[in-house]
Amino acid sequence: MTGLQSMFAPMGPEAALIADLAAVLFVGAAVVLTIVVAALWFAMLGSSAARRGLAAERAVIVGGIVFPIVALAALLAYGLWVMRASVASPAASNAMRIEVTGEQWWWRVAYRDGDGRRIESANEIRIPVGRDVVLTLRSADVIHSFWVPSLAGKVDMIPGRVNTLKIVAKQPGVYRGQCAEYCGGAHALMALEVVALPEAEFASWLAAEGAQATDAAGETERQGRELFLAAGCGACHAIRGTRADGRIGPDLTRVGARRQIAAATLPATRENLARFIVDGQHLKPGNGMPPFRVFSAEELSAVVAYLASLK
Ligand code: HEC
Ligand SMILES: [Cu+2]
Repeated sequence: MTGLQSMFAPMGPEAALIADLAAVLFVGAAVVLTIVVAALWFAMLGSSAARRGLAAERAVIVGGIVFPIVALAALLAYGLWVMRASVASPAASNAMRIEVTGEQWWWRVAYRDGDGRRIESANEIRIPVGRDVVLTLRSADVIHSFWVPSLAGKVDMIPGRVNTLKIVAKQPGVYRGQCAEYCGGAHALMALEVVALPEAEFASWLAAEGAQATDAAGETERQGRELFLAAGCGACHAIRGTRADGRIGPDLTRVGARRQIAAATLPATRENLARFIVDGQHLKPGNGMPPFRVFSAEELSAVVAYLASLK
């Protein structure tokens, strides 16, 4: 059931613990409700012996004090154990670390390569299957919440704090997530995808991701690159290997290899790239990028051809 954004379809051990917790709580609550309704029924309509039994001191002590204390204490202990299991322990040193920062309204993602060099990307988190991954979660502005229900519970991203979350994907696949804390206008359009790849495939992907941007292949792409730089896109976007080094918006060095754009709300087709540049405020109202209507149709398709070639 990969691709399904549901805590009922757990695809990793952390999410499985939470699904079990939900099942235990649901069944437990159903049992307690049944007992209470039965007691109520006997209290109103039962024989006088049953009613006397229910009103006895012992019934009140057992049913009203002992049972709730035991049941709630057991649930608390179980809940704390589930929470602890999902918290990243600092000892897990072979875990891979990925930094994720919530921004209004997208996700900045940064990997470290073998030499500790930072590799930036956005809105798509690639991880190796079966490996512990520790996400360090930050916010650049307001409170966001990182939630990929098939992999783990949600963890808030709080300004000035660093939270961590451990995830493991059992199988290759795409796991969708969504910001789970209202963070302003485009909150509902702040999604992300976790793409779990087999270890070898992940390693070669990361090596490619860390390289400089691919050179503009043809005349159209070259023209697109010049237009991109001349229009001032580089004030907000970085494309490594060019003079575009903006930090306000997503890094575009590999934007052509992404599955989606605009925080997993639009498939990364050429058509959507063009629409987002011209009319992004219509597609994602309030987002941090102003509309660019300075390009002729031909120029726009050159810019898009250049972006699409960045793989
Ligand atoms: C004022 C800063 C700013 C400028 C200038 C700017 N952008 Fe953006 N851009 C952003 C922000 C912020 C986002 C993230 C929007 C979101 O998803 O919420 C973005 C998103 C994008 C995306 C989608 C990236 C992704 O992975 O989701 C593309 C493509 C893009 N911009 C291209 C351009 C182009 C081309 C130009 C120049 C014509 C440009 N941008 C100029 C701020 C800017
Ligand atoms: Cu949000």
